[in-house]
This record gives sequence, structure tokens and C-alpha cells, in this order.
Amino acid sequence: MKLFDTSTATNPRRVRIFLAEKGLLDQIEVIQVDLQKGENLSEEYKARNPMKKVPTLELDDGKCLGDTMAICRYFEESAPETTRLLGETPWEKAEIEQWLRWIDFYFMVPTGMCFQHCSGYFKDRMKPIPEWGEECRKGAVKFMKFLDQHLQDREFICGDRLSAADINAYVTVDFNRVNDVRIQPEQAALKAWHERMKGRPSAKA
Ligand SMILES: N[C@@H](CCC(=O)N[C@@H](CS)C(=O)NCC(=O)O)C(=O)O
Repeated sequence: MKLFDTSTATNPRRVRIFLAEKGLLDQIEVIQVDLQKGENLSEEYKARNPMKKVPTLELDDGKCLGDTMAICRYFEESAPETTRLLGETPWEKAEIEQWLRWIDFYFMVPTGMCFQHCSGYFKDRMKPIPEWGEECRKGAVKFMKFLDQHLQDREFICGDRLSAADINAYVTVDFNRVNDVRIQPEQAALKAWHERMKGRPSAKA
């Protein structure tokens, strides 16, 4: 299996950490895609992922998945003996799904939009609107406050063990450094959770 990855990008990092937690990362061939050079825009890449984004997973039979959580779901289902990261009971699965969607819509999207519209990183392929980027920055700041409150007296975002919600939120908090959105000194619960996540071997993936 091949994972088309960009080591500095947020979405592929979610997959790498997810696979590392399951002990599956070393079974995958990782292929770097240079986004700034536009390698993801080539016809060859587009044939694998029509959205022209990373990550993409290519199975040994040539089938491709071009979405982070679809890739994670594939491994959750195809390797049931590994650590469950998307829940086991109906409640756990639903609660994790809720958080994954909250994190995507209210944290990851504003974070990505702030980066794209304020930095102009993709100005060769989109028109940056810095005012919109600034609005999105506020969304990321607000979600980090919300996370800090949620994590008072909790070790993990959902239930009492690690889930993909922790992984996705952790990766997004980390990426916010490029937007100069940081954990505030008074956000002790968020900081402690971030330190715990950073201390896991998977965080290096
Ligand atoms: N919903 C997609 C989003 C993937 C995505 O936006 N990836 C970014 C990197 S983090 C990308 O490939 N950007 C390249 C571009 O927009 O040209 C997923 O979760 O897989």
C-alpha cells in the first residue's frame, strides 16, 4: 500500500499518527508530494485523487482513497485487531464522530483558511482574501478556548482513552503555529493535554 503524503501538511499527519497508534505505519510505503511545486496538480496525481489533495491511500489492487478520515476508517475496519481509535460501542462511535465533525468544521477549516488566505501559500491556484483569513483566525482561537474548557478534568477529548478526535485536534493545534495562534498561558488544561499528546511516540510520525 502507498500513502501519498506531505510531511509538513496537517491532513496527512493525521493519517500518519493514526497509523502509528495502530502500529501499522511501517507497513505502508510513504511517497512525498511537494504541494508548493504543485505535484498534487499533475494529471497522474489527479487520476488517484480527483480533489488533488493529500493524503491519498493507494491499495495494492490500485484502488485509491483521497480523504483523511476515509483512509482512517479503512484501517479501523480492515485491521480490527489494532487499537480502536474510532470507538467500539454505538455511543463511543457517535460521540467520536461528533467531535471529528466539530474539529473539521469549526477548527481545521478555519485554521486552513487562515493559513491559505493570510500567507498566500497557494496564491498560484487561488485568490487570497486576507480579511477572510483574519475572520478564520478568530474561529481557531475560539475553538482552542472551547477545547481548554472541555479538557478541564479530562485526559482525552472523548471518553477515557485516545481517539481520532485527540489526534485531529492535536495536529490542528500544532499547525496553528503557522497562523501565530498558540495555546495561551491561562489555558492549562489544553496545555497539559497537548504535552501528553506530544509525549506519545506517535506524535513523531
Ligand atoms: N478533506 C480532505 C482535505 C485534504 C487537504 O486539504 N489537504 C491539503 C494539505 S493539508 C492539500 O492537499 N492542499 C493542497 C492544495 O490545496 O493544493 C482530507 O481530509 O483529506
